[in-house]
Amino acid sequence: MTALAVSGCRICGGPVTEVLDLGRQPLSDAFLRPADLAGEFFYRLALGRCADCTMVQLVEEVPRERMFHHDYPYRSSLSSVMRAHFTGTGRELLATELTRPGAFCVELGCNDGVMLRTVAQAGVRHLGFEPSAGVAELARRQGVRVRTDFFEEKTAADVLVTDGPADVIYAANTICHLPYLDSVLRGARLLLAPGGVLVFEDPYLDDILARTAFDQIYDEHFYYFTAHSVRAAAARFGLELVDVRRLPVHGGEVRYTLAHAGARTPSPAVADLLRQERERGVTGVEALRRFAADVARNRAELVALLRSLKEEGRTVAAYGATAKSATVTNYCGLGPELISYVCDTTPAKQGRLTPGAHIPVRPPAAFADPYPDYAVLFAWNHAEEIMAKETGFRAAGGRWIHYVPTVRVR
Ligand code: JHZ
Ligand code: SAH
Ligand code: ZN
Repeated sequence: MTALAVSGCRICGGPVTEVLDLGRQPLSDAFLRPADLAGEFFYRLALGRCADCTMVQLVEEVPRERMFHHDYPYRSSLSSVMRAHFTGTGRELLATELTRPGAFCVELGCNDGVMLRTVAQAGVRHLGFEPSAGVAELARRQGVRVRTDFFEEKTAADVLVTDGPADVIYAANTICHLPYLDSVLRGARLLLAPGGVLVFEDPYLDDILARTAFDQIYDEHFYYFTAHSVRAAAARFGLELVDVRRLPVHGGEVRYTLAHAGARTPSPAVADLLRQERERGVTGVEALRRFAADVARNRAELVALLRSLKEEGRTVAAYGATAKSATVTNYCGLGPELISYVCDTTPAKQGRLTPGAHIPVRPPAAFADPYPDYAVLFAWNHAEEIMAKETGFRAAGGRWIHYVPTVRVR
């Protein structure tokens, strides 16, 4: 199973113009044991834009079984901010879309049950799709009903037979992971009840560009959505964009609501965001070219900073072995000689090496033992939560290194 070069837009078949090449990259969540080093998998990470439907997407596709399997390490519940976000989301769905007796909620990518446990605790019918068996098992322990499988047209059809139509299909940080979005949208259209909604939230292209957040680009993130590109994709499959809401999580996301075409009146927020995107030029190729120039500048500054700290004999570590950081370390060529180790709360990452760059991952307790002089904040999207619990680092004279939106020491 090697990576597949995509020959045209995965949604409409239109011509895809490459705008940013981030080079040879490993799988962002493949944390290695020493024995795994020899067989490490690589692909070419590059971003393209469809000239016809404006969808921004990767130009190579990694086979899904390579990314999402029993050993997939990411656990949604490890951030208290994200736990609160998803508990709030569950409550909101219960209060708005899941009020009828017998209502049915399907989640794609339910991970460890961070959202669905709220729905399960309310006694509402639900089903999580989660192909990564390890995290799926954690969801079951939360009382969540899970099918260890990929959602797509075929598995959606099974659920329609066994459980009937869904009032809500919800997905956070999952729809943008699915290159076969055509099959997913056909499945959603089939499974949704006539008045039902597909609600999904993913990193927003405008926030990525505005923050030079190039580390949002990695194997798992195949699509980089805007209201324009989502509306165009939905329309191809008989669905309509009826609501949008910007979210502060993960560095800036948008929650999109799709319904069967004509079933609901779009909220004014849709026209508003479409207008903002036109005014800001988010959907054009020029914005992506400017972004590519910003990314190259951030790399040069980050590499120069880390090299000079090394020359001065400073100790440098990192915080948060994020999937995003694989792009940073491999694109910038940062290995253990520049970043000695990275601390992370995820049990399945600890004691392993980061993909491609092979930086050792240690538990957070190792951070203070002793504190490094500098720490690169890889989990910049969780900055507030991490700063609040690592106040001792600053107090001991430690300094944080940020690289989003610009490279700076604080
Ligand atoms: P975090 C993953 O991306 C992969 P990542 C995926 N593709 C995606 O889209 C998002 O999640 C949703 C650690 N940590 O959330 C835990 C601490 O050590 O930025 C995580 O390993 N201490 C599905 O990996 C990492 O940092 C802390 O206090 O880029 C954060 O990963 C906190 C809060 C986190 O997602
Ligand atoms: N919703 C959680 C988890 C996001 S991680 C959150 O926002 O934190 C993305 C999840 O999608 C992974 O757990 C992965 O195993 C799962 N996934 C990948 N392909 C999928 C598919 N086709 N259907 C359902 N889940 C899928
Ligand atoms: Zn297209």
